[in-house]
Amino acid sequence: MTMAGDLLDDLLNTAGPRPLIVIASNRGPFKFKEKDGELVAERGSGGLVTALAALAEQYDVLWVAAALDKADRAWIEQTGNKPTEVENVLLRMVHPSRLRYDQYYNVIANPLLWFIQHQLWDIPRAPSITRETWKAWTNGYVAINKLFADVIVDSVKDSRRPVIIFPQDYHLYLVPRFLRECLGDRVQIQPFVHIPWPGPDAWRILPEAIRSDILVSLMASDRIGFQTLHDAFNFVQCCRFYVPDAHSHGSRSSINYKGRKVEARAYPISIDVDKIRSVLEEGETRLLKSQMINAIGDHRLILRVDRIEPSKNILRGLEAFRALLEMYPEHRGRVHMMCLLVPSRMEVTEYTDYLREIMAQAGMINAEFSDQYWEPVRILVGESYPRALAAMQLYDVLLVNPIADGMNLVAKEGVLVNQRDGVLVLSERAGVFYELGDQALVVSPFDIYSTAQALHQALTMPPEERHERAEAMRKQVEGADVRQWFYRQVDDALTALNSQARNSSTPGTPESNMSEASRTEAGVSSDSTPTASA
Ligand code: GDG
Repeated sequence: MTMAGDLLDDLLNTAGPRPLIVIASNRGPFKFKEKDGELVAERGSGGLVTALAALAEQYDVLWVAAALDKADRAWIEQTGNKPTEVENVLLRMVHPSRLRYDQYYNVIANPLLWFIQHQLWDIPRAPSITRETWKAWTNGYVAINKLFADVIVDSVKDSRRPVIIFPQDYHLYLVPRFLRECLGDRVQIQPFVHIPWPGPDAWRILPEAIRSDILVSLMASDRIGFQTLHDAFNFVQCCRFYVPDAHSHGSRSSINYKGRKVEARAYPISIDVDKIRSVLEEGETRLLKSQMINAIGDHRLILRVDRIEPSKNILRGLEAFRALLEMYPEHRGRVHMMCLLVPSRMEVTEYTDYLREIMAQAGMINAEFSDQYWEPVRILVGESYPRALAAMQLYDVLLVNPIADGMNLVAKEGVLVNQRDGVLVLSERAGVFYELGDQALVVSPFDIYSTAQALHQALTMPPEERHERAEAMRKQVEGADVRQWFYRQVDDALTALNSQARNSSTPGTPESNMSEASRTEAGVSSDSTPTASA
């Protein structure tokens, strides 16, 4: 870890075409641990970090994230909260009070927005929007989004380079508007939404004022990235439906609002193919794999790997396995279901209750069907990415049946590393369905009966067909690595900066709303025009 100083000046203020990429996300890319009085950085876990780990290889990156624990706060103290280099990335944190953070994260973002976007509500009972919710909105969500924007503005306001800002996910929907108010049109603002964007009806749950704050803020972006075209279209529909002056003029992928045309684009996220292959070669993964081979014996393996999260639909997955054993008794004694479950949000009652129900259901299946030689369900709770990758190499069937999922990286990792021509049983409501649906056995996440039939079809599929499907899915994943996911977004922002510069330097073209001063400031001029390959 080195202090900012000259490096920071170089990176933030260099004039010229090399863009500065700013990523803003609730959780940062590192976890700090104290070791011998020193703070040591470890790469964090989760879909977002997995996906973004590759980008610092090619671009200068400033990452702004919230301080989440004591070690993060110690890091802020140690660095004076200046952007500081950690493993090739400049890191800077926002430091909200505990109360505000709790309101933003545990009242608004996770229960309310996550539940709306995955449509998890038990509508007759929840949610109730109370005075506390409103307070949490204003003092938590709005305030912390503003804090993020302030820190970004402070970091880039003197930059003379093109600046592209990528706020990540549902925690930061209000950042685009705050940024635009402070930085004008000299920066490209391009949020990415990792989770599903449902159609207008789902958003009715939110009070009108909150709903339109979110939509109007997102429309201050230049373009918004979604996992699928379906999500992008739903966003356009929501703006048309709920914001009186927003018009799509018949487009499914853009919306005009207050003189700005905002694109809604699909950038399906993917995985770091090389990195995953290198983890497969590590000693720990190999050891775990050989232990698993022994444990599985000559049984067939149905695998699932998920965070303990109601949207992943783990309970119905178990019910489908139970239905399989009932409907097709020939699989009894011959097949194992292994669930690798990663603890998540364990401080929230809904999540601990959900884990309890999973354990109870697995116990009931084992009580009903096991014999002295065979235990049908095995649940392993804990965090181990090498163990997940070890198991993914060995499955005969991978069950990915979420109620709703932005993408689902497990499906992509599974088809990449599996060595048994395993079959993917896939929910039609996961974003990955649009890429792998042709070769997977597709199910409705609510249809336990059909999921049991699909599991049976997968277990009895002729080897040639399994091989063909597995090969096709593997090629699809290999051909769309996470680097492409990120570079496509950067390229689109650079192309827009380019054409903004061209328009404003061509005589006779309408005045761009980017001033000469701000263009020079952003490093965009006719002789230092950024290009997509910069
Ligand atoms: C959100 C969206 C979207 C598995 N076990 C462990 C572990 N994993 C890895 C998996 C996979 C990642 O964690 C989980 O990614 P998912 O995409 O499946 O799900 P979410 O966490 O819900 O991610 C999702 C994603 O963002 C990216 O945009 O695809 O739709 O919900 O890579 O293999 N990681 C660690 N320990 C484990 O035990 N560290």
